[in-house]
Amino acid sequence: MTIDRLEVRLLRLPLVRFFETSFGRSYDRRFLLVTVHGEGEEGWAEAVAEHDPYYSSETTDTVWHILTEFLAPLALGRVFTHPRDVWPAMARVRGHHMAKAALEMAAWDLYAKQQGVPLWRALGGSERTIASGASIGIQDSLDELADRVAIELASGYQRIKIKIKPGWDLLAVERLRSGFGAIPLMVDANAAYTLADAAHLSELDRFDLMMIEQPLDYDDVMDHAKLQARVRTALCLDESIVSPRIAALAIEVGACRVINIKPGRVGGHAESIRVHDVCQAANVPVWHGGMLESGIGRAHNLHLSTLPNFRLPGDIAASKRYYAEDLIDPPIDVQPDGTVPLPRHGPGIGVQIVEDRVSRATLRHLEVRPS
Ligand code: OSB
Ligand code: MG
Repeated sequence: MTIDRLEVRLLRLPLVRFFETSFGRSYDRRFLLVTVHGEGEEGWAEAVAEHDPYYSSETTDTVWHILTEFLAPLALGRVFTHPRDVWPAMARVRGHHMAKAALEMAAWDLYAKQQGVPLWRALGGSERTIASGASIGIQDSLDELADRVAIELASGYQRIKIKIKPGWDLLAVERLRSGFGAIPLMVDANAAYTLADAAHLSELDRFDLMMIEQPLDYDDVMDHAKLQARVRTALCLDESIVSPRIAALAIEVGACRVINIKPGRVGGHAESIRVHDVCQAANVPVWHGGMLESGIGRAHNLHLSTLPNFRLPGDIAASKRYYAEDLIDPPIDVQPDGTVPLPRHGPGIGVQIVEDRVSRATLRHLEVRPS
């Protein structure tokens, strides 16, 4: 496989409803799309970095910079026998996992299309539907939160995740337990607490949550281990798990009992598979996280989620929860049983990209060829 040229686009799509986490509220999503061209086929992927460096240090602008100035020259015109060789080819560039992931995942799509196989097969997964959960942001009131949860449960989602932060935690969970009973429920703090909050966080134990996601700092492992020793509820790490090595470390020191995999955060599909395998060997279940992706990123996530240790519902919900009009047609949708089928419009990621919608949402476009 050779990547002859690539395209980078910056897009903006309005969210159907604002999304609020402990680090802020967004009304739209800005993200990059990467297209790699080779031997008459094209591979697509989405860079999940946000406009602001609040979830992660990468932003749409840093991804643009690293991709066009440093990663493209390492990949363009080079012969790859397999997409797993793309990650090591970028090793000289430190960090910038979201930029690397976008290029690497586009290469996987290109490879699968050249081989004429669906992406799940190239990744080593199996053909199955994906259990889906809904991630619900911080709302203006508890009534509003209960209304949102009722809507998502009616759509069939297999678990509800709510965002929490100091001042929006115990009462929110209590409200949902009293209104909805023993539904599969979890919380995600996006690093909003410190170990000094351990006693407060242990009050969540009485609600039988599936897990508490990333309560402590984004780059912490050891305090999570100390916290896990003090709470009965399983901790799940998201932000902290940036590599297979950190995943192994987190498991070894008891920092979590569940891991959220986002390929953008760990550097692409090959690294995600390694994190998945580390967890599987340690009997730690994983689930697929979400970054409010368009259908292009969402399709990648679904294919990756067919690996066997993705044993818990993922944050891969229907397109219409996020965007009035997705970039793909048909959009991703959830079935009444709360599962999402794999897109199967041809090989690779299996989606039909609506070029006109892509161009209408595009703010900036660049084509990069070998120099
Ligand atoms: O922490 O999982 C997170 C969205 C943006 C940034 C971080 C996170 C999220 C979500 C949304 O929880 C999940 C989704 O795509 O539905
Ligand atoms: Mg999270």
